[in-house]
Amino acid sequence: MRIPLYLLGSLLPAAVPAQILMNNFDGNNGWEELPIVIDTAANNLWQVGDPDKTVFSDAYSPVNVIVTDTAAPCPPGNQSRFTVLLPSDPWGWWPEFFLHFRQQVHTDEQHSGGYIEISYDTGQTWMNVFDDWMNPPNIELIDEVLGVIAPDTLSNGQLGFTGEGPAGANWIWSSFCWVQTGIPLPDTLRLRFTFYTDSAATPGDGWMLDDFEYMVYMAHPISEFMRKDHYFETAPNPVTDRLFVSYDTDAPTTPVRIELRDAQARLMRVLLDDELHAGRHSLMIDRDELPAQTQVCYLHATIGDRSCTERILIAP
Ligand SMILES: [Ca+2]
Ligand SMILES: [Ca+2]
Repeated sequence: MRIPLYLLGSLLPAAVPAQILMNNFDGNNGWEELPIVIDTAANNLWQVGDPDKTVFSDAYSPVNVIVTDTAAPCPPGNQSRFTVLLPSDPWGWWPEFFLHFRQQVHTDEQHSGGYIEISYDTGQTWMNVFDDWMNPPNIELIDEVLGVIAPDTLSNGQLGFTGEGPAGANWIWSSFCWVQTGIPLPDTLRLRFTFYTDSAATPGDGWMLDDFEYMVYMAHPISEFMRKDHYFETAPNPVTDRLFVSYDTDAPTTPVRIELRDAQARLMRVLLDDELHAGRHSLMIDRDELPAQTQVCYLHATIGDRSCTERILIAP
């Protein structure tokens, strides 16, 4: 059973789980829903539903996605948009925040494709995320067949996603990770997804996305996320102000128990004892919660059938 966040908060007053917002378009996010707003222009192709197209037939998480029309091919001369609203209030002390999702692209090379822009001023002005000089994100695109891929330039000059994979279209793990730099940011960052076809574009299935997840974190996570031997990480070590702990789970539900132990390995506190859904999870522990009289303690984690112990040094 998963413990509701408010209950977890009352049991473990200072071990703060990372905030996560999700949107898998299936109504069973398990977390607060990440707001996604589809533009209301008459020719807007974006729909949420079960894809039933030539190449796009299945969602990443069944059964729904957001897609440029669930059934019809994408016509030339189109521009369709939706916007993802990223609230800034969950960030707190976390040094980094990131959005990741899965996408498939089936478009006419350069003549059509998708690109993403960010707005730091509630939608007055927009910048392509690949050209973001305000707060350049760390971007990783990992094609499930090709591995790491790079963006491509569309015929309108925007850097984005175009063409198709060797099997027609592949799921691409796509991550955008921003570092908190201290520059003032609005309450909500906006990420605008634009699907574009020029007048010469051959119709394709277009652009399909699923499983948006927005969370705070301690480091650019994605390369580590793909490495299963890094399923449990702690940083910084030695601890000065706060210790960040993150780990991943693969199964639909995985029992997770994380214990704080003293220098003699005696149990001090249970930080987490829960069943968690698949994904990346995090905890933050204040320096004050770690033992005051010692400079060494241990975090012992049991995650499904894996377990590990991390030696934590506490800065004097
Ligand atoms: Ca389908
Ligand atoms: Ca889905």
